[in-house]
Amino acid sequence: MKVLVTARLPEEVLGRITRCHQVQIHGEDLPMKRQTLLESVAEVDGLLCTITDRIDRELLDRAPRLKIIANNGVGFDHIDLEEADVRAIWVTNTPGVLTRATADLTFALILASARRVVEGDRMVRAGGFTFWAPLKFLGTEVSGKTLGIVGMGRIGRAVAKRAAGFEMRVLYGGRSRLAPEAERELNVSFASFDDLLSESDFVSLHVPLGPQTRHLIGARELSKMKPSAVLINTARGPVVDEKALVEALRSGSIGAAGLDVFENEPQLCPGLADLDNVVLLPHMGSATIETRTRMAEMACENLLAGLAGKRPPNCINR
Ligand code: 8YV
Repeated sequence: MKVLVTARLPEEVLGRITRCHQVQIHGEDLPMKRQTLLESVAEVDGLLCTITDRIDRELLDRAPRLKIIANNGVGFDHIDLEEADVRAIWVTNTPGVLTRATADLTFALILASARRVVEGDRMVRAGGFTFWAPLKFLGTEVSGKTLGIVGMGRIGRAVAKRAAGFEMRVLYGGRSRLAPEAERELNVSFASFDDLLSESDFVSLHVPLGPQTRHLIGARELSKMKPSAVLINTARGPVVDEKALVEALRSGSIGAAGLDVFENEPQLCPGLADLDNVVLLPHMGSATIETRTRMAEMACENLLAGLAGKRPPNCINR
């Protein structure tokens, strides 16, 4: 069958697909151009894609033979699931394997933002470390503080486990409440959204992007946070109203932010990069060799199952 793989993946993984199917690979690191993508799907039976490919009705209309869309990632807000359902196309993702890596990076951002790690690095490189003084480069302590986790799914829970090592008090909010045993085991307390915002020293976002979570954090929510609070986003950029965030960081209405994702990725909201109290990363939550390899393997297994007419292991269609 014909397969389109829209990004470079580990050779061993690609080999498993090329052994049994006719594969077109977009072998560059730059994402596929929209027009090229639209033209390349005309005859494909299987598509292995990433977050940079918009899989919408226009694309699906051009891919009449498509049987499976295997996404190389867990979030699938770039795929029109309803349109795929209508056409009986399997859609799959890669849950679980990136939980630890993303939770680790969340903590990297918490620590970097609170302790001004990137600012310090920039100063040393620029030759600015000319003396030590007791009141220079003071950040805010992480240990013992309150962490508010918005969205207690797999990644939110993994972040809570790491917070225990820092002896943090953990509040959480979101659509659903954990069972009492799970709350006890993780040592977390359910809070209303507004209480979480006003009581937390760190607010970390772990919700998927959808109509209910777009701009979940806007001017109103930022104004509820402590002036010293740090906002962390390793979920999806549009969960935060970036313009309102720049304003809050500029005016001191919150203390700092650590962002791995952006509202209009890869573009940055004007003013964001001029601020010292923000750490900016290029959407690298799952970017470890181990995790990215496992994600590619999973996407490949899903793809091969779908092409063989079997329900893929990580199918997200209704
Ligand atoms: C991926 C992510 O790197 O899995 C996700 O949802 O955001 C990242 O871990 C990205 O989606 C690759 O397609």
